Amino acid sequence: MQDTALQDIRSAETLEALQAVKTKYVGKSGLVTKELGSLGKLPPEERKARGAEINAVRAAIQAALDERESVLKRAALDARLQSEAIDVTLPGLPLPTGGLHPINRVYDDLIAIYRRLGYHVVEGPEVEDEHHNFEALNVPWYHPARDLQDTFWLEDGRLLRTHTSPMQVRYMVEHEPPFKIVVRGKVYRYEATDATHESMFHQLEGLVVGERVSMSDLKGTIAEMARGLYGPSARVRFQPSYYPFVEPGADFAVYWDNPRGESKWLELGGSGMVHPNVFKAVDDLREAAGKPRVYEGLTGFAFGLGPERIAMLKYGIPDIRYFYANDPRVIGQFRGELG
Ligand code: FA5
Repeated sequence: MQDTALQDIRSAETLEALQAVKTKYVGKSGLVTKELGSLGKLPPEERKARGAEINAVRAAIQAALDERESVLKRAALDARLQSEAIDVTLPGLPLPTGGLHPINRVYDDLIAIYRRLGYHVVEGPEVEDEHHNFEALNVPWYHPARDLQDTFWLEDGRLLRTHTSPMQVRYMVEHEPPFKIVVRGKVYRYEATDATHESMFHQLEGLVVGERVSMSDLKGTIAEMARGLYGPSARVRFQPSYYPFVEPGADFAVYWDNPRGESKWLELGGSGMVHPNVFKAVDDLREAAGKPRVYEGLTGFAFGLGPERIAMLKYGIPDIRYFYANDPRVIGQFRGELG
């Protein structure tokens, strides 16, 4: 009986089957239990030996049952874990994905255009000194742009740059011409905000210096940028304008041909030929740093524009303040796609 029982136990493939084997041998009316119950019918001198024998069989069967049970339980658990690990039909967990901010997308577009034209891309400090932000750019102390209302001043006398133009000066002090650069970065102005004016916004500055760089190079460059942004039929418009650091100076606009209607001239930024006073201020700084004067007598053009204006039209965002208000209803629309 012990042999058949052990055989039955070994061939039980499930916990249910094992339970049936257990009932068959050691259950209340199992075969081994019955044998024990029939001990009383034996003559007393045989009982002890027979009892010991049956108990040994019972113990062997019980041990085999226990062992088989733990094997089957472990196997059942493994099977469950494994099936969970490879269940490819379960829905995936959503992963939070970021996206590029609309301003960075516009920057990427613009910078791709200027890289094609051979420009280097540089950045500069947002905390500036008066000399780089104003003085060296030919903005005298009495110029309205120096007004307290336009500038965030720091307690140590420095300021938050009001435009990216101070990088013109920093770059020229460090590098010799000829070169073509664009500067990207944040700028700050202490002014009342409205739908098209923020106190923190961005600029893309361009500066090209060399021999015989001309106003028509500037116009051709802005036109090339417009075509890169809006296609081969894009049009640009220049209007005379005053910036202390250029002469002559011009504001430029790009005709924005909107497929959804309401096409219009988009006032993008200011530009002009680098003022001789800027070259002089740069050479003064170079000389003070023990570097040769190399700028006086050269020509160059510069421009500065606000990518927010482009992004507002491109993405149909009616108020510039939405870009920086951390409202997920606005910025969340740019989640997930990186182009
Ligand atoms: C300047 O800042 C000059 N540094 C640009 C320049 C560079 C002229 C080189 C000549 C040579 P302006 O203040 O106009 O110019 O600003 C340039 C552009 O920045 C504007 O055309 C506009 O697109 C954007 N801009 C100006 N103020 C704000 C503002 N508060 N909020 C958002 N965009 C602004």
